[in-house]
Amino acid sequence: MDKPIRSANEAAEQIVRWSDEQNISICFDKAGKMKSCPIGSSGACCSNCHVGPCRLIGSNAEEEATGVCGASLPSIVARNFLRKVVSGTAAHSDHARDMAFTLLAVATGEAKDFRIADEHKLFKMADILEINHQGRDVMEVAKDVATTLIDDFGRQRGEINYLKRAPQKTQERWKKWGVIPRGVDREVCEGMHRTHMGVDHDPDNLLLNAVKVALADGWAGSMISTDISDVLFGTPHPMRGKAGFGMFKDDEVNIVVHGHEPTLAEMIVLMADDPEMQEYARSKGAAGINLGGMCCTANEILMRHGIPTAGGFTNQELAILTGKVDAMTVDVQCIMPALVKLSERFHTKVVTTSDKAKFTGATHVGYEEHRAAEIAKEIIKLAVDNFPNRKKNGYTATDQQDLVAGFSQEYIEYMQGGRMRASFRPLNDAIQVGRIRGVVGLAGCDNPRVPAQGLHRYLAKEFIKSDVLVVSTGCGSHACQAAGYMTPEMALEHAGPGLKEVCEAIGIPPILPLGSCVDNSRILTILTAMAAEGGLSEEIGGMPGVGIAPEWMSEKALAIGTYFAASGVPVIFGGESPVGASNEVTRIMSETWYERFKGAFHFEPDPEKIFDMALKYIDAARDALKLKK
Ligand code: XCC
Ligand code: SF4
Repeated sequence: MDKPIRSANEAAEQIVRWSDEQNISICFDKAGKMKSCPIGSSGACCSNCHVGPCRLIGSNAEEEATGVCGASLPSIVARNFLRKVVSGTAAHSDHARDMAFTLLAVATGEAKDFRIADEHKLFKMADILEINHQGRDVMEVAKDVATTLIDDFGRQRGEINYLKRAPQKTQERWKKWGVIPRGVDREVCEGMHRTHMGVDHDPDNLLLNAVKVALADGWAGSMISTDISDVLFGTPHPMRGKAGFGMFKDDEVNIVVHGHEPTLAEMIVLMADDPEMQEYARSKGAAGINLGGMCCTANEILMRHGIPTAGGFTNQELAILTGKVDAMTVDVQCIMPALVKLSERFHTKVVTTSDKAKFTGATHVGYEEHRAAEIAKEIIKLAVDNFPNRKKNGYTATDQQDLVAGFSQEYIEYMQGGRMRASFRPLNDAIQVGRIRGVVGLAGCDNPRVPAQGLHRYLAKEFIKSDVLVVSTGCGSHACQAAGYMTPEMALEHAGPGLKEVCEAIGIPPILPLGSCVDNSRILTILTAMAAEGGLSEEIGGMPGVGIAPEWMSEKALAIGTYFAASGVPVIFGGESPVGASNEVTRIMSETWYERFKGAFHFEPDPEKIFDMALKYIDAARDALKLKK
């Protein structure tokens, strides 16, 4: 029997089919063989103590089933959810902590290979943090900004700094419901404590804690990562790029940088152009050094340097199957451990670079920020040395799509009014008069359990057809980029008449990639700026906007969904619901959160229903704001 389509990305699907022929097992056929555990996936299994694991099933489970300790189904479901949000927040925030310490090391001269690329943004951050920068040395300001933000992690009492960036009304809601996070680490620690055996058992209380932890992710961890990356490496502005496996070259050393933290990746980008490295590549018979990105690191270096992207989560093994990757460097998050074994069939060297993330069998080159350039060179040399070992036993892919990437809040404001009167007026106006019906954030992972990237493609196209502007992040961007959707021409061909007019007038594509997953924080600040501009809602809640992660898989995605919901954005995630076992938990996250925060968190596997639900939210918000239809 013919196998079903496993990736909606045609080029990826061809490689998947080739892997079948070669009898190489990758995530797609593993997902086919291993069905997800129905008890665990609906949240009804507790393994928080060794009396269990307890599984709560049966037709009256909601009311009657309990674990051995007496924990009810709703409390177990809520507890499991909170733990996932804690993990996701920890991941983004640990990344942010590294960024803050890098900024500090740059300011004190310990990380000599980096510089401040965007002083203007640094001063903007200083203003928000109430740090004087007038007439001061830039490095002194950077030091104060870094130490102030580092406080956000370890603070025991008080409030996270950036919360005050949110609209007043949004902040009031957080105060009212007691969800103002103090410090990232304190909230992560408390969340772990509360979910320990025998602590918090009230589902609403547990879920409010999830909100609190997640707000520490969105308004500290993720936002700090974004801001500092812009300061150190430059605030993105649009540039042309390419997506696809066709980026790998026969005659050049191909290096893929995969993972999340942009610091080492930036240095590899810089050092790849170094004459010494170029000469070294030639000495081994290569014509040059060719870089490509994967997952969120790809977004970071694509939007700042135009480095091509090889794709998102489900594409990582496929890159190795081309047999052309001489080295794949990885740091943290979303890296499949399967890469190491897979790479042994080819010649690819998988290079781990974070001491937090080692993979048995991989080559480890530990990254240190005070030797960044040296380490980047070491990695490039390792790839160059591996170039002559290519076996030519991979699949030759040729796909390449054009794209425009690199939209930031700063650039979107600029393009709407120029440097002197940068604003959100034109966008707000377009929404008010209905040329743009609303905005959808299409985010999150791609997933081998559905035709990978297919739900992103479907939704992106349907929304723009309905005059909904799409902003994308993370692997959602990769999905649209590989589909060739991220071009201005896309607006002409597929956007509805209103959106098309706006895109033509401002000169933007109808789908705007905003960066990596921590850059979802850009959506928070954009919504805040739109609220401040006037004419729409005065808080984030009530805007005609929806957040969607149709193929999510990571715990980080749940943290993101929760902070969006808590900030006032209705959120719809695809796939089976991880809280589906409990009606009460489902109701709290969809209804109670909506009453309290004007945001909600839904899970809906059917993409057509996701689309309808999103439009309903958008139209309801338009009605409430009395906007033109
Ligand atoms: Fe990971 Fe960030 Fe998901 Fe992609 S979208 S699979 S989390 S790389 Ni963030
Ligand atoms: Fe079972 Fe309670 Fe232990 Fe969970 S905490 S495993 S429900 S006994």
